[in-house]
Amino acid sequence: MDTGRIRNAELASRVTSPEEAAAMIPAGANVGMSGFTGAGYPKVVPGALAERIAKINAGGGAPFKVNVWTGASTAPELDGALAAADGIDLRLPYQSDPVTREKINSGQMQYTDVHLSHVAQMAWEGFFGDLDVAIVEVSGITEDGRLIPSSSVGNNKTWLDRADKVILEVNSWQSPDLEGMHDIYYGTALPPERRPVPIMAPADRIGQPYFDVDPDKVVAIVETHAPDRNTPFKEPDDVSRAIAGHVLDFFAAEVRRGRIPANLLPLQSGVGNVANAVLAGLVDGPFEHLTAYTEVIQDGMLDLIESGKLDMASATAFSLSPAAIERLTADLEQFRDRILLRPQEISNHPEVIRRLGVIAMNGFIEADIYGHVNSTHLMGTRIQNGIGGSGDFARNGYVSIFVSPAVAKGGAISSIVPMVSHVDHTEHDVDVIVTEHGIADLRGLSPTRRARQIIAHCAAPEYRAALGDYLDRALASGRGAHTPHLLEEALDWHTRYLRDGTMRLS
Ligand code: 0RQ
Repeated sequence: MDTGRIRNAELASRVTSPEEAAAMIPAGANVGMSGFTGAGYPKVVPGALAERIAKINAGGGAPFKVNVWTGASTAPELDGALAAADGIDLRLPYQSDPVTREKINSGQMQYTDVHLSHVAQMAWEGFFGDLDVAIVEVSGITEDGRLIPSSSVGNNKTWLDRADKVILEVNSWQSPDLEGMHDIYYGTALPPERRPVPIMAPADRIGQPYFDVDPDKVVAIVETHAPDRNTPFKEPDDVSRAIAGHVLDFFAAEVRRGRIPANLLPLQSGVGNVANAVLAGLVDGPFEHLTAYTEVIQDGMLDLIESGKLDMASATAFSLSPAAIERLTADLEQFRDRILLRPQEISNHPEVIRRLGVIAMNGFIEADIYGHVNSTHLMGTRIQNGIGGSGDFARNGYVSIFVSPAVAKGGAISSIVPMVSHVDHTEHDVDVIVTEHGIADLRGLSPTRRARQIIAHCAAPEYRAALGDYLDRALASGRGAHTPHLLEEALDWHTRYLRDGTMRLS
């Protein structure tokens, strides 16, 4: 297959098959792969590696496994295939693949869940070990041997710099017009040499559109023509529309009080259907000239750009439905100056997020009456996805908003509980909680006042009395009135669900 995407003659001579490329990866290797929220991941070499692993492991002997480092979640062709072959010893960071999730929760795979902005620096600091191989999807190679990134940037710069060997997948399915949309910053360093990241506005370009790679390290190039994992979004339902409505009212009130400008502050929006519904709400909302400093560009962001409401979005990856991908590629010119993809250590950089005053909006699994948020674990032990970038934005933004339906499993689970079964974001990093029932603005409130707000405005009506009763009895216990708890019953709601299949009392 000659797609004309490899414009450098020397590198063009290294084109090989996925099987030959996979054969270059030794057992036990640390492998850094591209990929972020189902975009820009290698499509064929991981599958060939999984097949090789399955064959070797079927023959008995020492199990063949590798350690997989990525940008964030990938797709069945990468995580799914390698997990199904029991080919991964340790996986990091964020992932959302069902097979991988099962292997982690059954103890067959180790998982290190790291803030997405920390991954590159931790790799440079050597905490994960040496990087043996990088497998990176690109959309092309220039005449002078530089790499044109594809639909995500993630940690690719770091993998290309750190790996001993580089395997490239050149994917001609990716639009050639992506060239020029990326901003790869080469100015990062470790303390004490670290310097300010000079981004003053989401649109600021501080780097170059290409990755540099040492051509001597490129051991194989595989050509592909395969789509990203594009999952359609659900049409917003009543619950997500209600949540979006509360968030928009909150924005309007912030503007009215003169706290933020009429075009708001740069938006960050997490993944998922509720987050997408909030963006959809903004399309019909009163705010103009919005900007985004976020991780992923999902359908709602494209809608906002097309509607003329969003001037500019900076992110590290796309996460689009098939229909939105079509719209993007058909009219990339329209989006070219309005979308910028950066390495995730910059899209999620605490310094920049703090400077810009990002409005952070992320989903939660459960929150407790004092505002601690669990984003990652079901019933305290089973990992769902991972912390992703939620901590980068929640800790550092202007305001940190967490959104979720008030109940799960048809009402058997209350998302507001006396004490969370796992903590990702502490009360100190959670400013606003929103469910379909309302919004609790926790800023400036003491713990017991936060609890009254969360119970009254966010909890599902059927759980409010029990939560209020817990708080009253904890206060009356005389054990301490600042953050009152009845430790012997704080996790009863969870144990009741595990025992009876419901958190309801009767
Ligand atoms: O399980 O599918 O078996 O029914 O948890 O719940 O409602 O589908 O959640 O897709 O909106 O994601 C927090 C996970 C929400 C996501 C989380 C059960 C529920 C269902 C999933 P079933 P939903 P969503 C930038 C930001 C962390 C990373 C992040 C997430 C399943 O937003 O991963 O924010 N966030 N990154 O039934 C037990 C509860 C439950 C519960 C729901 N209280 N107890 N189970 N469920 N609530 C993007 C990146 O960083 C890449």
